[in-house]
Amino acid sequence: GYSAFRPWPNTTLKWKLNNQIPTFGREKTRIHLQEAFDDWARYAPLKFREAVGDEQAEFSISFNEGNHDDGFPFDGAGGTLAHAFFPKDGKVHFDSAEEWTDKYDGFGYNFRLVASHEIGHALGLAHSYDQTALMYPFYQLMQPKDLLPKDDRDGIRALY
Ligand code: TQI
Ligand code: CA
Ligand code: ZN
Ligand code: ZN
Repeated sequence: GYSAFRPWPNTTLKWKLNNQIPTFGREKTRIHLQEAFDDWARYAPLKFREAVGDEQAEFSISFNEGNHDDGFPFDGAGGTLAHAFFPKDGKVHFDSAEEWTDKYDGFGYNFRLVASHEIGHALGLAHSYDQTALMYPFYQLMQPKDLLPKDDRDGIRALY
């Protein structure tokens, strides 16, 4: 839809994965990241793809540990899981000390869900007071088939 101000003006946005963690290999990480971007792309005029070669990417994604030179050090297992910055920064960082998982069984933190939440921030969404929302600021397991909740759909449509 029409919006006077798209936080990211371009329709096609690229992402780049800078590193990976041994417990959660590169290929799986890439697949889950693309899924997390597509969670949003389904409900707004946005397309996401992985940057190829040394192509410029709007979103720079990495796993980091402890102090990593952006003023927001990670804190080991628990506490902060990940962070992202509002447009047009594009950095999305995951705490490599967390127990990341791609299962939905309640053990560890589901990478796809946390990535979708962080991408929401990187696209310009703040937290929601709606307890069913992905942008609600408390970790809760949801099934990928239920993504995105209505509040988040409304949010992304309002921005783009
Ligand atoms: N990281 C916070 C978050 O992403 C960092 C943060 C706080 C933030 N306020 C912000 C980022 C405002 C952008 C704008 O919310 S976190 C969750 C949830 C975190 C928390 O590690 O606490 C998720 C990361 F929602 F479960 F609490 C991902 Cl999904
Ligand atoms: Ca942590
Ligand atoms: Zn960081
Ligand atoms: Zn958040």
